[in-house]
Amino acid sequence: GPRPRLETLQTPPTTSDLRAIMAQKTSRLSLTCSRYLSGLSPSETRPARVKRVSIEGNIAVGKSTFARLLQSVCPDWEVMAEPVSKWQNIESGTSKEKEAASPQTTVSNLLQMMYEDPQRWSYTFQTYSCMSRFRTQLQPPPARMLSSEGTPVQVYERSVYSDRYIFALNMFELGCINPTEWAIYQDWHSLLVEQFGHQVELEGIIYLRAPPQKCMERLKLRGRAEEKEVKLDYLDKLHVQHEKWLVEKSTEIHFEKLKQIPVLQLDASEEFLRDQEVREQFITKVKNFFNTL
Ligand code: UDP
Ligand code: DCM
Ligand code: MG
Repeated sequence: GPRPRLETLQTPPTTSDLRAIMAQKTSRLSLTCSRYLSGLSPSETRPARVKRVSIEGNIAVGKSTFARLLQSVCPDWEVMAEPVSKWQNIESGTSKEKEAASPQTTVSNLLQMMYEDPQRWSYTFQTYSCMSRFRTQLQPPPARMLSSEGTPVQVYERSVYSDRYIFALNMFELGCINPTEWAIYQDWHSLLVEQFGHQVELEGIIYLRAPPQKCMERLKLRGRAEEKEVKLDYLDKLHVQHEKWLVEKSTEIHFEKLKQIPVLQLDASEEFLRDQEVREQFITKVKNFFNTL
């Protein structure tokens, strides 16, 4: 028969109307709950049907731009930007002191310190950037993703893996992180990844790939003050690290799941910000990729 709805009843509801309405609401609620519960991963901390993907690529290749594009395409995708502004504004004091809103809170720019004196500050920078990234990757997906009908995907700008296998490794190879610091970094990084397990695993990687020269152009275009002394040679080195990790697969990786992770490569030297055709091609590739994960 017709389904009664409280909002559309003309006369006061009868007991049987109310029973039917309650039954509908209950079954909808239990559907939502079972959808949530059936999706929980073995560690029961994260719903397995939410996929997680990171966007990797050289400095200024266009990750943030691409992330904003993805966010605008599909409400089932949630994009987490890289917390660069946190690295540019390190506040002094514990969180309790901050709550008291002390007006003398000093702020330092760790990104600037790292570029000005890499020998002194690289280890500190890599510690902090990776810590803030763990914090981001550990956040549970928002409730709306759990009840979505499609394929919910959390997209991160970079990951705890590029922190280690691109940046920290590169700084070690350049001698800006010394062997003792490198040993300590790797020790705590492995500990955290192993302890957090499923919570920090990714199902896929999108690699935005472009010649370092193109990244240099975009870096100048963006004009982030801290990066004005960045040289092409440095971008070359980071490019090679990305290639070794994601294309040649010659970087030594310490986590089994990461070794087999699917990688979608996109030619980011194309103008995807302004060229609609390129943009649509990219989106189609991303959708297909997400469907295979
Ligand atoms: N950019 C561009 N065309 C593109 C992609 C990016 O001109 O197709 C520009 C963008 O507007 C910005 C600069 O490149 O000024 C760096 O982009 P973004 O900050 O997204 O790079 P990220 O460092 O996050 O990879
Ligand atoms: N960065 C770094 N080490 C990391 C992560 C980032 O040195 N582990 C630096 C590179 C860039 C900035 O932080 O200067 C991140 O910006 P982008 O999004 O432009 O790559
Ligand atoms: Mg960015």
